[in-house]
Amino acid sequence: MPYVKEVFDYLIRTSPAQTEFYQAAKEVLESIRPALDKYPKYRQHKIIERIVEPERQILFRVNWVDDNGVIQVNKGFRIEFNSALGPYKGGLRFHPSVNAGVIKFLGFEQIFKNALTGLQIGGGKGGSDFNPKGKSDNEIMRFCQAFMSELYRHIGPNTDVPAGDIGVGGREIGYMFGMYKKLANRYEGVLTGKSLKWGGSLGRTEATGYGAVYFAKYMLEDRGETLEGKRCVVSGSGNVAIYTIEKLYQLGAIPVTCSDSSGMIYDESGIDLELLKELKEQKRVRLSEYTTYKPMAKYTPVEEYPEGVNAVYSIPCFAAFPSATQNELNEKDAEILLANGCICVSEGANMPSTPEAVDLFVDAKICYGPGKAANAGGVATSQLEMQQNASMTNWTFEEVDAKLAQIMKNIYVSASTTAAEFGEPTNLVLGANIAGFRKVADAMIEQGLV
Ligand code: NDP
Ligand code: 2IT
Repeated sequence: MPYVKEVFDYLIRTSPAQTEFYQAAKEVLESIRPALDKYPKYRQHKIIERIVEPERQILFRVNWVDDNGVIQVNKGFRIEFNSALGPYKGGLRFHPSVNAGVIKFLGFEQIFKNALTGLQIGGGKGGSDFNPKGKSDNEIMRFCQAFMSELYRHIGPNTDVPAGDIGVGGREIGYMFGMYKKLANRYEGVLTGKSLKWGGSLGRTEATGYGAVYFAKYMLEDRGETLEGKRCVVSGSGNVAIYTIEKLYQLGAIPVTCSDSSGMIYDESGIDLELLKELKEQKRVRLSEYTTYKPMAKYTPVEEYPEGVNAVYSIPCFAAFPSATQNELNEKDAEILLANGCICVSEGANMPSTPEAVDLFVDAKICYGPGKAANAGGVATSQLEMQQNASMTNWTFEEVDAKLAQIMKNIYVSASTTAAEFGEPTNLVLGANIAGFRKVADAMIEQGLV
């Protein structure tokens, strides 16, 4: 379709070197074609041209002093992508691979993800190329304060509400909240993922991982399947991976792997969740330490992965939960998963599967939950935190968890009924993209050309 191609070519020409953003945009633009054909109003209002362009991009310098007294300079980003459905909402990522293209891809995905939750939140994302690995607690604090000393003027509880992502968890949110409060002189719900002691919501820490497993459960239920007694593989060993593993156990499944950027653990009898939490949440050490306590488990460093594959996906499984980072699961990994009988992939991470891998999953008609649907439980629960902050109340864990499960069910139903409406009932990529797009596009039209 020339129209979609024209917009895509325009993007490449005007936003050079943003590979991950092109990848995210291409998937969405291609899969919403049937909706563009069905509803001419979207073309008349130039929704496509407008939606791929962030409303505002904030790029800033972050200087701070390390423990040796040396000045360090990093890049800071906050991309306020789309506010048709509510205040900009999305995480902050601290990782050396962060650049404008990575933040734009994440912000773009966030628009549709947030729309799918059915809650009033727009799409945004931010972060820095700061590398938290090996930094002291004081260095983390100084960096977070320096980062917030610029960001604070752009955000607010009704404007833009950041949260965590890779490299940003409860500790970093605490330091950033403290600096915001000092500079703005306001104690308000400007960040989510806060500590339970001062404004956080029960269940937010667990939400993304739990949500990705709920999503898998609902996909499988429709096919008369359950996770009970099934072997599952999980990648990553951060927030999303840990609580994916926890919920898998609660549903009677057996998660046998986890990983980090240095290697992977295969524990045939099931990952020791308490040990994993202790290593990653308390001691903050590398995953390779796992075998010190569990010598029967197998650690494979990335250098020993077979050429061109992520060894996590070579372990035979019923369901896979990619929960580390973008493009961690390629075509070859997808072929191996399918050949080994995997029938469910639920993405806790953002865009973990390459486009070729996605095509294989969709063509094979397995239960494939794309990230913007399957990992939306995190941001949805962030919005539940905003609701509690705004009404100065606190809900119980059970209340939050029940709302999360219902939201994940609604997202599944919305994506699958939309997929069916457009004639491809098992294609949740198409279903999620069109369902999210329609909500945002209609709001943009109704709010006029702003
Ligand atoms: P964490 O920082 O807690 O953990 C990230 C994990 O992924 C670590 O095990 C890390 O290993 C691994 N990882 C990161 N980058 C790479 C890489 N380039 N190659 C291999 N492994 C890597 O982050 P989260 O668990 O919060 O986030 C994981 C994914 O989930 C991301 O895609 C994020 O965008 C997404 N997500 C997170 C949400 C949240 O609420 N936190 C919500 C929705 C999606 P190492 O320590 O070696 O870097
Ligand atoms: O990718 C994501 O959805 C997140 N990192 C969570 C965002 C949020 O605002 O909770």
